[in-house]
Amino acid sequence: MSRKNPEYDFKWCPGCGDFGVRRALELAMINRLEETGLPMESNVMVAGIGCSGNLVHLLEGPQPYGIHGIHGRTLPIAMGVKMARPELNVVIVAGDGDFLSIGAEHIGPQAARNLNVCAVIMDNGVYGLTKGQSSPTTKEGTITSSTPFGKMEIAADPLELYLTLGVSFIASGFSGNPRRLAELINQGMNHKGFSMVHVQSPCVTYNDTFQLIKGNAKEGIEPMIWDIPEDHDRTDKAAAHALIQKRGLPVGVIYQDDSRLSLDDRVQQIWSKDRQHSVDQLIDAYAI
Ligand SMILES: Cc1ncc(C[n+]2csc(CCOP(=O)(O)OP(=O)(O)O)c2C)c(N)n1
Ligand code: SF4
Ligand SMILES: [Mg+2]
Repeated sequence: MSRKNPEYDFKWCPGCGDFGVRRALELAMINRLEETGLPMESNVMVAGIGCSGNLVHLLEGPQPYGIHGIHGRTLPIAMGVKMARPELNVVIVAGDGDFLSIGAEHIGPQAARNLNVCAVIMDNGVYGLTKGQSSPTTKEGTITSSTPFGKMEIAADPLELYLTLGVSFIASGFSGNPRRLAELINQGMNHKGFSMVHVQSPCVTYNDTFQLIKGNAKEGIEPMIWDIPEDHDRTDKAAAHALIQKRGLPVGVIYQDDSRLSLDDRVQQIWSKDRQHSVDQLIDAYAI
């Protein structure tokens, strides 16, 4: 895809948080095209399966290339694209169910390799597309269609998970503020390595957390959301860990390590040193 498919008729529910993430991605893409002078076709979006993954079909205006693959496998697909065409900017769009449940096993290996892609995760604490089952980020005890007696597992802590697994750029955002989110996505795209932009993007139909996140003075609900202070040292892993422990919803860049080589740079280095082999030599190498 680099043209919008007029026959794809998926629609988000009115008020879905994913509208704000879509706007943020559109803004981030516009910024990127201005910054780099490259065409929209220099970008590829790899989507997970879920309401969130449908974002790849719903972008307004010029379209990047898009791959709507299979459930939980955005990272292997993104790795394939990046290895074949390292010059492309690869962005993943997926949900908490897709990325942190069936897809969770891929995060550690790609963090260790420092795959140079930017993953934007829309976390609504539920499987929205399949009508409201619990996901890894659903709170313990919550009653859903798949947990009629309350969820038995504690909720995953995605930011802590990314930090522990060695992701080299971690940002946290909210779909209710697309401009701020776009800035975080741009920073993630510009980072040379694996970047995670984890977004709270409420599902108004099955788990509406908008009021909890933004707060409501009349109802006496304190906002969960807070801005990461400017003096936070994003290069300090212990400071990043301490910041995540403060709970609530921090907005900003939590951690960034620019000292590591990205996987595509490492592969380029190896290729540049390797001598050319003929087809016969390559086949002979397998002969016992
Ligand atoms: C292999 C496989 N297992 C299960 C499904 C069913 N399925 C489709 S989307 C989904 C979960 C989506 O949740 P999430 O990623 O949080 O996306 P949301 O709809 O909440 O944005 C599941 C279980 C599937 N499509 N493929
Ligand atoms: S079910 Fe939830 S996540 Fe899916 S479109 Fe509706 S509000 Fe959005
Ligand atoms: Mg979800």
